[in-house]
Amino acid sequence: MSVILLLDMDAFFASVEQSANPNLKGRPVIVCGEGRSVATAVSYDARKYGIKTGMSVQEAKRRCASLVAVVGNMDKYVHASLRVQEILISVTPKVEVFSIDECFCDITANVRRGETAFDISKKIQERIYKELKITGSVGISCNKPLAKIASKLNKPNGITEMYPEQFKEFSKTMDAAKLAGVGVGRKLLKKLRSLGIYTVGDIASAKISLLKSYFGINAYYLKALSEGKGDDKVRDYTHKEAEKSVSASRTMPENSDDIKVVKAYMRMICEIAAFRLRKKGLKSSNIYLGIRYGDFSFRGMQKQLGEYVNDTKAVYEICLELLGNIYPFEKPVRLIAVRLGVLKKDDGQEFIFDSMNRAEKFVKAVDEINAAYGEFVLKPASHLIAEKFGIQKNCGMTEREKINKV
Ligand code: TTP
Ligand code: MG
Repeated sequence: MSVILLLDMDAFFASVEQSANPNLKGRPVIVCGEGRSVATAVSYDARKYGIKTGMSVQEAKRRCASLVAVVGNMDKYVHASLRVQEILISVTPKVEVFSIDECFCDITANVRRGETAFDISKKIQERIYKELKITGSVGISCNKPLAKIASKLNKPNGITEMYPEQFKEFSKTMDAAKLAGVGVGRKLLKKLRSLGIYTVGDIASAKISLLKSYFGINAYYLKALSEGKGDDKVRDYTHKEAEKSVSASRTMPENSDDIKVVKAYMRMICEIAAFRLRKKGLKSSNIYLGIRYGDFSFRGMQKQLGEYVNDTKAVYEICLELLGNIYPFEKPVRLIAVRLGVLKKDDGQEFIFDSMNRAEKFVKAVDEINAAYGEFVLKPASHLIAEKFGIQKNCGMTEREKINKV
């Protein structure tokens, strides 16, 4: 049996800020973007006021007058994340980075050598605290989904061991919402509730035929998960640095201040960037739009989101909002760049438990066709406008023969 550990840092961005600035210690803190933004990280002191990730800064301040809102600085968090990874690699080479503040570690060999999983976890927490003055919570089990569920049970600074035997007992009354981190999304949860399935135990005792009729192939994953079964393969640590962002940019064939042309062009760049993100199995919560004007002056704008996205529509809508800041254009636009940052693995891809909704199925189908035949074989109507303006070539659109294949 494998021994898998999942480390999830507590209120990560907020803790890094508190550690960098002693004035923030013990105070309610949120990390947000610039301007009218939302909270991306909420310190445990701020959570006492009911402040949650995704809440507007305005609403958060209304709930807690003494709240300190810090504008985030990604470089700091990436640096802290890499230092945490270094500490984990000194324990085992089997460290799989799951997001900026979460790593799976396979500690089977360490346990075989005689150390307990609890002691290993305690040492990791102590070293992280000594070097970075931040805390993290650990979940330990024999597979990845159970370790991830366990890590959430005693936050902050907790260590929770939960093997299938304990999980079986515990899951009888455990709210199915606790499976959120392992790919059971809000829609699936809602559907389960409408079927009278509220706890993980209810899923375990539900008939597979019933689950199959609603969730198709995903029913098997859901059932296995409810029985405490799951993937236990932790990939070796390979990347030197976690991927920070995915981007796409293109110079327009002709400078333009026509909003229709700029929007159509931007739509395609969003598609290229979002497609790359989905291909890597990632989601982003920071969207950056860069515009270079004909005179080479540059405007960069970004929005930090309270959720992770990877579908083109969501990326495009945020870029449109950002574009609104500089419209009407002072000068004709020459180049458009879209950068998707603050990445995490797409839980749904990793665990495939969530039943995809129609929009997700559509996006996936489009990706599959485009992957087979080349980017932009299938394209939204705005791409046609781009074609009309003769700018599709620069956007990596496929040649006519490929389009004809479909
Ligand atoms: P999480 O691990 O989801 O949250 P957290 O570490 O702040 O709190 P917890 O103690 O409950 O684990 O996310 C890690 C960091 O990722 C978080 O500090 C900020 C960033 N983040 C975003 O940028 N956007 C988001 O929507 C979320 C949820 C997190
Ligand atoms: Mg965390």
